[in-house]
This record gives sequence, structure tokens and C-alpha cells, in this order.
Amino acid sequence: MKSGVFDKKAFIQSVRDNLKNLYRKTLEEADQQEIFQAVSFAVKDVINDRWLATQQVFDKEDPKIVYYMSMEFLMGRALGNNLINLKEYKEVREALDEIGLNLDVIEDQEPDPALGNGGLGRLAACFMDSLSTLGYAAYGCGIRYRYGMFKQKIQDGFQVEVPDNWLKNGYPFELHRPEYTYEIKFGGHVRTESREDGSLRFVQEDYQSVLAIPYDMPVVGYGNNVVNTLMIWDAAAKDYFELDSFDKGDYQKAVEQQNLARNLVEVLYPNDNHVAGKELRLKQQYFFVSASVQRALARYKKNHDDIRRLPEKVTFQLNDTHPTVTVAELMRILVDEEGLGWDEAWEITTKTCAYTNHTIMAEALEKWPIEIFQRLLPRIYQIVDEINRRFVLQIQERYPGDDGKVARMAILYDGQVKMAHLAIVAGYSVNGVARLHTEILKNEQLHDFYEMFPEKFNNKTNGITQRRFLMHGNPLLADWVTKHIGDGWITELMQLARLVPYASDAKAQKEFMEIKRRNKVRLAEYIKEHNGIEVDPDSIFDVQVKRLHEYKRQFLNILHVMYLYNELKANPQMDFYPRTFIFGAKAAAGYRNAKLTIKLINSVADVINNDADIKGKIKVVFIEDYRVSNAEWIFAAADVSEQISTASKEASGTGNMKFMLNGALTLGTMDGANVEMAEEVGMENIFIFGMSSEEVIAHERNRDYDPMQIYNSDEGIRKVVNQLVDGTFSPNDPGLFRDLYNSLLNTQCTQYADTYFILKDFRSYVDAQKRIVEYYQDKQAWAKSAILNTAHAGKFSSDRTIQEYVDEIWHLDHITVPDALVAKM
Ligand code: OX2
Repeated sequence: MKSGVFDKKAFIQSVRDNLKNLYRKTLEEADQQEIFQAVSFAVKDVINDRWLATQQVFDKEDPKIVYYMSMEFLMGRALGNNLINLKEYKEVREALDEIGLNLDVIEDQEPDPALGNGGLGRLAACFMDSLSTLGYAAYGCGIRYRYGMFKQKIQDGFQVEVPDNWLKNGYPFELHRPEYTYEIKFGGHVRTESREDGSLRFVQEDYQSVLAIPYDMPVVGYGNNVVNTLMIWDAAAKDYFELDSFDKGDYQKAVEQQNLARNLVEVLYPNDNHVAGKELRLKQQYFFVSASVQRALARYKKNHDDIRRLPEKVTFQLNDTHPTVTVAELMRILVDEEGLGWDEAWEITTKTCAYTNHTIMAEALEKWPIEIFQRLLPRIYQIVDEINRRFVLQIQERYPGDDGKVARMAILYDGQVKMAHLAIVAGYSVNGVARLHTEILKNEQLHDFYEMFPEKFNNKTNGITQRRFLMHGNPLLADWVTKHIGDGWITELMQLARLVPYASDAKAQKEFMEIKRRNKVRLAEYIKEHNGIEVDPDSIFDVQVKRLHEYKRQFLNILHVMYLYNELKANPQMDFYPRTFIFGAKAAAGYRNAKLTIKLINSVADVINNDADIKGKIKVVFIEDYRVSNAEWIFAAADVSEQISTASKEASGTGNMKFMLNGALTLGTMDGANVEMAEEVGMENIFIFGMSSEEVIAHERNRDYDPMQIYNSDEGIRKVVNQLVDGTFSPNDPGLFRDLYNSLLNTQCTQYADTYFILKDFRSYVDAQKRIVEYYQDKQAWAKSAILNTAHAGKFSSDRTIQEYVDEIWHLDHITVPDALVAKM
């Protein structure tokens, strides 16, 4: 399809040709996986014309490029999304239909490329989609993990992690680019030699090296021919039989290099908002950073001879601190390879790198022991040491005699390298991901830095792509929206505001809720098939899907379910509207309380779902292996969206926005982007409860919170807490949930009891839940609020977020890729 008109016959022929070339099979002989591959290659063929054309526009117009540096890209399946962005989704579905193939079944053959943990990685994927759609030149830079996020199986209620071998059938949307191979050096030591002009040169010696080889994946813009590139790096040993090594009798070294390459990209660390501090992780970081910076500079040097003007054409955005070694790697190349002086190199670096902070959680702050850092990256360490030396002088000049400042702000301190400090000192921009989060950074976490560099700090509230999370995930609602306001919302989500008048229209309300119901039926079928549980599509679907973390408080949610169960048990005749509580979450493999919470949810589900007394009025479902592909269906089917983190802890949240877009009402704390969602939709259409972030921060500062008081004075709470240890939900092992019980009450087990203020917010949560059920029973009021949630979700498009990054941080040039150019490819 070059001319913009879909050619059904040619497309089907291309599918048939691919089957023949790939498998020597006819359509009739091929299985679904083979058909998926053949269809994908046919789609890639269409993409490649646009990809080539985009590259030609880059070469001709020389736009400024953003390199989005990220350890994670949680892309989700590509086939359906690519078809949507090519504007060929419906056409391809029909064409396949005619030859007896079902696009849904074919899409379902694709593995989810799960090269990310959760919000941070999915944000990177949404950003890539928006960059292409808005017409900006961008490369996503990351790692091609052989194994992405583990697959979750639930066995006997417990999470079991199964490796995710996503590449086993070959991935059709990647392109091997061995011509862009770079060498990455680890370890050894640094020798100094003099150049002819007398200046010093630093040379790394006796190092181990590994080759970085990129795979490119296309990122298709919506309907604009722009295709950007996600480049993810694979590792390979330098020739295993490298003669050099054997000449020196260095067999050992050759084997070590082989092992290094094997391990480097083997697996994604499955921790969200938590650092494990493993040496291999630092290697992964430097590996993809060094390769990406080398490729970016090579690209720049192809068309420019003055390296000093790099900031005019290149910017590196650091997705959290994980890629912060970018700063030092750029300095290294500028000083050691380009021969610039320190000041010149620093001037360039500090105009080229920018940093996004995604969390205030202390356990997510990256600090590397100097010993490891120096041993692994000797030259990089020297550079960080020099950056630190100069920065400490700057602190001392600004705050003479204030040792506290140095202690709190230095990059190297207490035997550690503090990555956030390095990113802030070297970055020209530091941004948070929601207004409240940025304020907390400025006033609390990063206050010292804010005081010293106020001009660097700015906010960029997160967003999500409506192409995947409405068009693809909820086609019924997408069509309904288009029927009412046209299809402009696909690229300008603020247009959803034009739905506001329909919120009070009885016919529109009926249609909207009918669509919600059909999506609930679709999810109910999925649950029946995967969990064997019957759920009632007319019950309230109350959903919490996200990574499992104590601060996200899935525990509070399930304690409330236990509380409701107790009420209903005590009074089976009470007026009770049927509720389905749906959970989905992966826990980091080594996170004990998180895994125990999964077990608790499943145990509560077992008891409640099988208790005949309550007549199915409460159902609890834990959806196995929550991931991007099933998330799309879950958002579409939710009535209530649980966003119940302890205020101040969730930097933004992005799932909250996906639910809102799909017409769910939020039950949440004033945390992260919930605050801005409430502002957009109005307090009448959102259910807010719990302490404010100021209150939480004050309690943390004063250490004056005592959960025992609540436990002693509130009978309903005491009962559910006791049920954690009396065998109600674990009759064969009453002690099973003791650690969860202790986390609430026992200061001997955790530093502070109830660190996340679960008991403190419990009553307020119960009340908000009550308000929700009452409101749900007023069908018209609910429908109106649901429509208004969709109507006011416009701000939360990642298109808006990316435009703000472009205007206020990156200053990229807009590009267009004409149809005529595509037709020539
Ligand atoms: C997440 C944050 O927890 C979440 O609030 C935010 O929406 C998301 O990043 C995207 O900004 N790891 N994951 C996060 O932060 C870190 C660190």
C-alpha cells in the first residue's frame, strides 16, 4: 500500500508469498503462528516503505533527534497497533475474513514483547508512539533482553515465575543491524600517556570487551508515514576464537568474554520501583548506554564536522537514573576520543542530557558502591570523580562551611556513587511526572538541588496513547466516540470534551453503558476461560491492576473485601449490590510481602467465591499474568478504577488514565496524577478518600502514627486484622499470613508498623466504597459520570505530554514524510 489506498488482493497475495517463502506452505496448510508471521511480514513490508522514506527525510532535513534512553520499553503486541497506526486495521480484518482468517486469533499468536516492568517501561512505549504520531525524530534506546518480564502462573494461590521466551518463534517486527556493531569495554585499568601537544590521554587497558549489536523495531506514527526506530541492543562475544587472545595464550579471557556476552542481555530485572544493586545490572546499564551514545555520535558526525554543536542536533533523555552513565560516557568520548578539553566537553554534555525522575521511594534510589563502579568502569569512574570534585567545590563556594550540604548533595559520598545527583548536576532539565510529584521533589526529596538549580526543575505530567488504549483496546467505545464527535480525537484527545453534552443525554447514556456491558461480558468470558470463575456482568466491576507493591496498597483493597464479607456474613439479608473485585499484579520474585499479598487475595477469593451463604454477591478474581495485551480488555470493562496508593508515594500512575479514558470512575487518594484527573473531571465524578500527601509527610516527619490505637478502638478493623492470623482464610496454615499481620502492627518486624497507613485510611476507604455502590445504583447519574470521565480524559494523552517535552525541554523540529516519497520506495 503505497498510494494510501489499501489493496486487498495485493495484501493477501503478500501473505501467501510469505507463507511460501518462510515455510513452504499454502494458506490451507499453515498453522496460526505461521499465519501470524506471514501477516506480520506483509505488514512490515508496508511499514518498510515509510521507514525508508522517514530515514531519507532525516538525511535531507537534518532534524534534531531525541534519544530516549531507557532500560525498559514495555511495547506490548505490535501487529494490531501497527495496523491501527497505518490506518489499515479494519481493511486488513475484512481482507483476512474473506479468506476465512480471524484477525483476533492471529493477533493472539504474538508474544507480548515485555521488555519492561510496569509504568516506567509502558510510558516509554507510549512516548515512542506519540513521537512518531506528532512527527518528531526519535530513537528509543534499550536492551533486547532474551527474557523479558516473567510470565506469571498461579499455583495453589501462589505466584510462580516462568521464563518468557518471547523470541522463540522469531519476532517479525525486528530488523537485525550488524552493520552498527560497537565494542563495549569493561574493567581493566586506565593508563595515562601524553599527546604530541603535551596534553594527557587516557587509555583503558586489559579490559574485557563485548560487542553490542542492535535490532531495530519500527515505531509507526498514526496516519502520517513517520516511522521512528526503537533500537535495542543484543550482546555477542568478540570472536570467541580471536587469534589475538590465543596468541597471548589468553584462553581464559576468551571464555570470560563469551560468558559476559551471554549473561549481559539474558534477562530483565523484574523489580519495579526497587533496586537490587546487582553488578550485572550496572553492566547492562553501561552496555546499552555506551552503544547508544556511540551510535548517536556516529550518526551526528556523518553530517556534521563540529562536535561543539552537538546540542543543536542531539538530546539524550534519561528515563530515570538507570541510564545516567550516559553523562560520563559522553564526557569520555568528547575528552578521550574527540580530544576536547574538560570545560568544553562539560558545556556540551550539560546541554545534551536531561533527566526524568519517576519516584520518591527510597528503595528505588540508585546508589552504587564505589568499589564495584570503579572496578567495572575505571575510566567512567575517573570522570565521575572529577565531576564530583568540581561540584563539591561549587557547593562549598555557594554554602561556605555547610558540611551538611556536601554530605547531602555530593555525587560520591559514603563509599557510594549517587546516580540521581549525577543526573541532576549534569542534566539541563530535571522533571517529575505529575504536578504533585514535581512539587514533592522540589520541596522535599530534591530540595537542596532545587535551591541550587531552580531553573532546571519542571513538570511533565504523564500521558497514555489513545491509539492503543481506546482504539485498539475498546473498538466499540472508539466507534461510539467517533460517531458523536468525529475522529479528530485520535490525534487530538482534547476533542473528547465535545462529548460533554452527551453526558446528560438519555440515549447516549444507554449506548455508553451498553458498550460497557459488552466489554464486561468479553472480560467475563476471559475470566471464565482463564480462571474458571463465573462473574456476573451486571455486578460492579471494581478493578485494581498494576504491579504489586506495598505502597500501591492492594492489601488495603483485599482487607476491605474481607470487611464486606464479614458484614454480609453477619447479616445475609442486608441490601447488597453484587460486586466483582478484580486484581491483576506481578510481584518481584524476591519481594516476600508482595507475593504473600497475592496468596492472600487468592485465599480470600477461594473462601468467598465458594461460600454459598453469600449467594455470589461478592466475587474475587485474580487475573493471572497481567500484561499489556490483557490490560487493554480489562480497562475497557472496568466500572471502578482503584488508585489507592498512600498519598505522596505514586509519582503519577498511568493505569489511572487508561481507566478514565475508558469511562471507569476512579476510587483514589489525592496522589500522583489522580490530583489532576480530579481537577479535570470534577470532584462530583471521582471518589477521593484518605490522607493528603501533606498529612502523610507530616506523620512521617513526626513519627507520630500509631496503628495500634486504631486496632484497639475499631472493632470492624480489629476483626479483619485478626482474620489474617486466625485461619479464616488459611485453615490449614493459620500462620501463613503472619508477616502481613506484622507489617500492620508489629514494630519488631518492620521499622515502623503500617508504613503505608493502611489502617489510618481504612475507614475513609470503607466510606468511599459505600458512596460508590450507592451511586452505581443511580443508573443515570453513573452513566453521566462515566461519560464525563471519558470526555475529560483529553489532557492525559501522551501526545500532550510529548508536545510539552518538545516545547520546553527538547526543542525538536517537526518533520513530514510525504506520500509521494513513500510511493518511490
Ligand atoms: C513508575 C512510577 O511508580 C509511576 O507512578 C509512574 O506513573 C511511572 O513510573 C511512569 O512515570 N519505576 N517505575 C516507576 O518509577 C520507577 C522508578
